[in-house]
Amino acid sequence: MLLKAVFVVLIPFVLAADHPVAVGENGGLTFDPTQVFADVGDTVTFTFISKNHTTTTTTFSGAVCPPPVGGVGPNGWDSGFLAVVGTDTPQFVYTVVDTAPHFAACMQGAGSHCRAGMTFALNPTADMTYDQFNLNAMNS
Ligand SMILES: *[C@@H]1O[C@H](CO)[C@@H](O)[C@H](O)[C@H]1NC(C)=O
Ligand SMILES: [Cu+2]
Repeated sequence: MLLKAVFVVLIPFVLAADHPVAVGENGGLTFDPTQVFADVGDTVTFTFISKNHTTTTTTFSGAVCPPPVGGVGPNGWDSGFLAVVGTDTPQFVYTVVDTAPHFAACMQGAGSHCRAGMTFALNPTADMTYDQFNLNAMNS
């Protein structure tokens, strides 16, 4: 005799959040906001509003600028150059896969944007703050 058991699996209802980040607002060398705190499964959507920039992971200290092609990992990212042409505002979406801090900057201008403070942090910590990272970038 075959017993069939029916299991009702209750899947926890978890909504992943999206964290929007504007790149190059008002023609500036900026990410807005400069830092985001996100959970695994959330997304960070970078919207490129002016000129021609990247969001690319780099080291917290040392040779911060420019970030290397492909970005610093593990689980880093590199949007590549995304230029605003006409009314097109390109987007780059990163899905958060770990809880580690990630530090990113724009690689445009051989590091000049990065050294000007075009920097961004995902899940910075008390030991590795956005402000310290940005100082490291400006001094690199
Ligand atoms: C964006 O910048 C990169 C690097 O300077 C350059 O190679 C590329 O041609 C630029 N793209 C546009 C559309 O200007
Ligand atoms: Cu830039």
